[in-house]
Amino acid sequence: MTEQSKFPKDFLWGSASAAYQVEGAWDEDGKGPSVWDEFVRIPGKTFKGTNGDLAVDHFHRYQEDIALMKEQGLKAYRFSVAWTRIFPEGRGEVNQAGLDFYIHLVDELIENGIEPVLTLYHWDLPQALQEEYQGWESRKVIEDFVNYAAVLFEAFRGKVHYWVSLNEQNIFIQMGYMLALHPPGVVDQKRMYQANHIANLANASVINKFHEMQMPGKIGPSFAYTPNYAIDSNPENVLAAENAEDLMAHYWMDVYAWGEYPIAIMKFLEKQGIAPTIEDGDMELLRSAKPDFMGVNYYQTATNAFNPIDGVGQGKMNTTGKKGSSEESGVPGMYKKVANPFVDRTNWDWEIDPTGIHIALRRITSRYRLPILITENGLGEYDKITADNEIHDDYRIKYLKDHVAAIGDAIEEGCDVLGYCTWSYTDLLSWLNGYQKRYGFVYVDQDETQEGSLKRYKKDSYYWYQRVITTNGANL
Ligand code: BGP
Repeated sequence: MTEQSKFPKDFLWGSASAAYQVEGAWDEDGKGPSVWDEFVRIPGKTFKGTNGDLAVDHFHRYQEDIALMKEQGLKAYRFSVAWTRIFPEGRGEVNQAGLDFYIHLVDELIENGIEPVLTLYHWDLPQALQEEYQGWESRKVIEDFVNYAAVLFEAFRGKVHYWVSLNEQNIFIQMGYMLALHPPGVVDQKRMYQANHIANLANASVINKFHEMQMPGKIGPSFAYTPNYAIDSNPENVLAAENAEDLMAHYWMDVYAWGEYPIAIMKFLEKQGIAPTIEDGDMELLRSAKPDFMGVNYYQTATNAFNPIDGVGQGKMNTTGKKGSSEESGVPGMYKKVANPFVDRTNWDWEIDPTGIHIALRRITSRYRLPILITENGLGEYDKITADNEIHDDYRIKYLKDHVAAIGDAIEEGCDVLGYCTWSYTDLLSWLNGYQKRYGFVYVDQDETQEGSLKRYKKDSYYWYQRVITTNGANL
C-alpha cells in the first residue's frame, strides 16, 4: 500500500558535491591554485596523502554524471564553483574558460530538468589571496568575495534559483584555525574568532549583494548543524548541553538569521581575550542581511556532559575508519562530548540519529522562522563492489530512509523544508578520509592509489532514491 506523501509537490529531491572533491583538472583551462591544492601536498595532512588533482574527474565526465542523474529522476543537483577557475588569483580578469565549464554544467542540468543549486564557496579559497593578505583574516576578502559572487550572479541570473553563500563556515573556520586540520593549518583561537567574524561580514555582504541585484531566486548559508543533547537530566549536564548549543550552533546561526552573537558566548570569549574585534558598522551590516533560507548540513547529533575548567580539551578525530578510534573531546569550562548510549555509530564514529534531523528542523523553525534547505545528509561507509559490479549498500538505504521519514514528520508539523540534498551524488574525495569513506548513489572506481578506472556503477541506493523521487517520498 502506498502511503500519502508528506512532501510538498515541488520538493527538491537532490544530491550534492563540491568542486574540490569531484572535479579534478586542478590546473586545467587556466585554473589557479586554491589553498587546498597546496595543503594536500603537506605530508601527513590527508589520509594516505590523497589529493583532488584528479578526484573523480567530474570536470571531464559531468555529462555522464548528469545523464545518471536524469535517469534517476533527480530534481536538484548542488555543486560548488571553484573560485580559482573564475579568478585564478582570486580577483582581476575573469578566466572565461573557467566560467565556461560552469555555464556548460548549468545548461546541461537545466536541459535535463535538474534544478542547479550553486554553492559559491566550499572551502577552496584562492591561494593567491591567502598569500597576499591571509585570506579570511583580512577584511580585504569581503570585497573580493562579493566581486567573485557578483560575476556568478550575473552569469546565472534566471538560470540558477538556489544559491548557497558559504558552506559550513563553522567547519572550515574551526578546522582551519583551531585544529589545523584544514588550511591554513593554524592553532590560534584569537585568530579563529577574528577570521570567523570576517567570514560573517563576507557572508552578509554577499547576501545583500544578491538582493540588491534583485536576483530571481533564493540565497542562504549552509550550516553544519549538530544538535546538542545532555547525557541526562543532571542540571549540570543540561547546562553543558546549552553551552554546546550556544557555542557550536547559535554562534553562527544567530548571526545568519538575526545578526547577533549569543550573549553568554561573547562574555566567555571576552574573558579569555579571544573575542573578535567588532568595528563600527559591523553589527549593522550583519543585521541588514536576510538569508532567504537556512541551509542545513546534518549528519549527527552530539551528547554532552559537564566539563570542569581544567577538564578535557580537543581530542583526535577518527579519519581512518577504525571504529572507536576517536578521542574524548570538549571545551574546558563549557562541555565535553560523551557517547550517546541510544544510537549506533558509523565506522568513523559518527552517531546515527534520524530523530536528530527532526529535532534540528524543529529547533531552526521555532528559533528563526526561516524556510530550510537541507543541503547535505548522508552516510560515509566502506562499500564493496561485487564481481557483477553491484553495490548492496542496504546500510545507506536504511540511513537515508530513516532520515527522510523524519523530515516528512517535521514537514507535517509545519517546518517549511524546500528540499533535501543527499551527500553525495557520486563517490568522491573525502577531505581528510581519502576515497574509502564513500557517500554516493553512484560508485566510482577510484581509491587511495588514485589510479582507479573512474568508471561509474549504480549502487542499490541509486534505485531506492529513484523510487522515493517518483513517489514524492510516499514510498520509502
Ligand atoms: C561536510 C562537507 C562535505 C563533506 C561531508 C562529509 O562537512 O561539507 O564537503 O565532506 O561533510 O564529511 P567527510 O568527508 O569528512 O566524511
